[in-house]
Amino acid sequence: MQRSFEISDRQDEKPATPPIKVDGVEIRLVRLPLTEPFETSFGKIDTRLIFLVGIDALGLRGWGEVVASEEPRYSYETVGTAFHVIRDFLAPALIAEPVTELNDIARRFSQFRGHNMAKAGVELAFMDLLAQVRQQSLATLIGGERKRVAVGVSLGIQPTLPELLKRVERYLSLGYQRIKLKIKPGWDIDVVADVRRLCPGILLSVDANAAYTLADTDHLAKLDDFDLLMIEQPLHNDDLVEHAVLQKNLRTSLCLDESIVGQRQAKAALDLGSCKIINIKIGRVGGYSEALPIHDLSAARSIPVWCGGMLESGIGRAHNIALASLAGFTLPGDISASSRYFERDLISPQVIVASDGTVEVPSGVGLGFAVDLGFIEQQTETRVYISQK
Ligand code: OSB
Ligand code: MG
Repeated sequence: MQRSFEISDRQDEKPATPPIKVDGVEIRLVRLPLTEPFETSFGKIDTRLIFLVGIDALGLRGWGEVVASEEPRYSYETVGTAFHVIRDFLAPALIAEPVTELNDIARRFSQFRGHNMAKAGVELAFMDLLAQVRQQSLATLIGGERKRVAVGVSLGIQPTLPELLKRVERYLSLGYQRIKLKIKPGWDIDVVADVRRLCPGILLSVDANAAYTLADTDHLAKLDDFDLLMIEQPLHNDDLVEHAVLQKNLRTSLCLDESIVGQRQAKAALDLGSCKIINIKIGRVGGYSEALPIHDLSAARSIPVWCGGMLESGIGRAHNIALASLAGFTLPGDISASSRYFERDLISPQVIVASDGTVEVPSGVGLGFAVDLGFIEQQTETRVYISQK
């Protein structure tokens, strides 16, 4: 499916929006403590440095979030690189002339290689702004259809198995529709076997964050016994070819996360048979301008997609909820309640998960949540404003 994403697309009843002149871009680093540490195969964190992007135009403020971490472990981007790239390249390109549509931004940004999370943060803020200009919800703006989205939880590597089982039970009792276990060599087959034994009927998946190699094929094939929904990103973060080889040797569906950094990689992965499911993270792919075509391509090929998470604050979370409202998002996303990670979120109300394991897609204008400016200000470590010279 070809989507130009003209400002007037998907919206027959409203007139096209005139070009938007951006007055300035704010970037802000906000520290939020996590309610408990989060551990993956590449490390452990206990606070999240949230990277917010604000775009000011027409007397409105659009909000986006850059999902980069402080250290280049999940990907090469960091809070520091994104700060540099937005301040010195992306914000000036955005401000240079009025923006006609989402793809106008994508075209301007395409002159700069990589730095997808930085690009996405700006695109997100623009789309929130555009939704406000048009008096629509973000979900409506992008063509979302669902009123509620199904959610699962991602459980980090725990110090002990009983600690993990306690969390599995807790999140199941809260209604979460799917449990994803982070795995790594030494914390994999036995752990999965125990969780499956205790919870025979649940949707269960694992995420290796690139911790294995093809030499582990026989080891990974043991996971075929546990009726997993998927194995997420077992091999190298930029690989497509070896995942295709591995997929041929497994019954369980592979899902790619790290490897899918844009629509080109999504198409290549599907052509090669590298995976049967795709995790879409708006940040990893460089924004809505890439996430929407990946969704469309996957739908056209009957490949299920789901919305991944990066321990976002409510601002990034609100964008994820809007994205997951698209029809092709047929599997539960890593979109948990605000309280799964934070005592207090940056938005009001907080994101809540209902007892049926769904989150409401807000119908209010823009994000559909109020941004808690007072709390943001209180937690801000760094703030920079880029405006017309
Ligand atoms: O691989 O999906 C991942 C968090 C940080 C970096 C990578 C990943 C994750 C998660 C958590 O799995 C998802 C979430 O709840 O936000
Ligand atoms: Mg993952």
